[in-house]
Amino acid sequence: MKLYTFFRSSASFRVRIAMNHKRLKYEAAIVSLPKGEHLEANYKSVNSQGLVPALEDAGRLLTQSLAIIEYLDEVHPGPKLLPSDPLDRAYVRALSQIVACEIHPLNNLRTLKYIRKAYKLDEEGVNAWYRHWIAEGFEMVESFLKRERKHGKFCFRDQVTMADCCLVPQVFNAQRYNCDLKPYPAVVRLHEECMKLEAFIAAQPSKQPDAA
Ligand SMILES: N[C@@H](CCC(=O)N[C@@H](CS)C(=O)NCC(=O)O)C(=O)O
Repeated sequence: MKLYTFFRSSASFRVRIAMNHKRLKYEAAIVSLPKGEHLEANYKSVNSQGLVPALEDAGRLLTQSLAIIEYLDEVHPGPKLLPSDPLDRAYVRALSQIVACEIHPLNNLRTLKYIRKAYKLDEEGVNAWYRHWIAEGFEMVESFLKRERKHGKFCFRDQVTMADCCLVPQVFNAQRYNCDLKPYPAVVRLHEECMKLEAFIAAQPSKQPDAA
């Protein structure tokens, strides 16, 4: 399999964790976001959305990290990233989507570029925007965890799931922007537990071939 990825891309990071956890080998095809390679014709012929990640599996191209993770979980062997019970699956998908749909799009590269230019924001203005959406989103995660009471060592009991694949990269991003994580003790504890595992350690940005 070939994974189109960028070391700092948190959506790519989700898929790298999932593949490592399921012990699936892949070749990394680096797409540099700062160089704008994701918007070049070459890459657009792979993913017309101009976003990373994308995955090539036996000549088929897949996009959107959550769809990729669910596909891998359905067709490839290895530990399951989605629970078998429909209610538990809905819980894991809900947690994953709080990160992927409620936080990430608001803090994505093209969103930050747009607000910087259209509203003439300086670096501090952009950072304040970033931290605001992290705080709102992590508050959602934290209260959801407390209400559902399904987390254990990981987001879903003691089983690594797609929710952990989503949460950990978002915590990395939050740390990069110096967000205050003290109000989210469950998020921090789950992150620390995941980061003891080789699948997560090997998937982190600093371990990628394109890390600066
Ligand atoms: N919902 C997509 C998000 C993909 C995405 O936005 N990737 C970012 C990097 S994390 C990207 O390619 N950004 C380019 C841009 O915003 O111009 C997914 O889950 O795969």
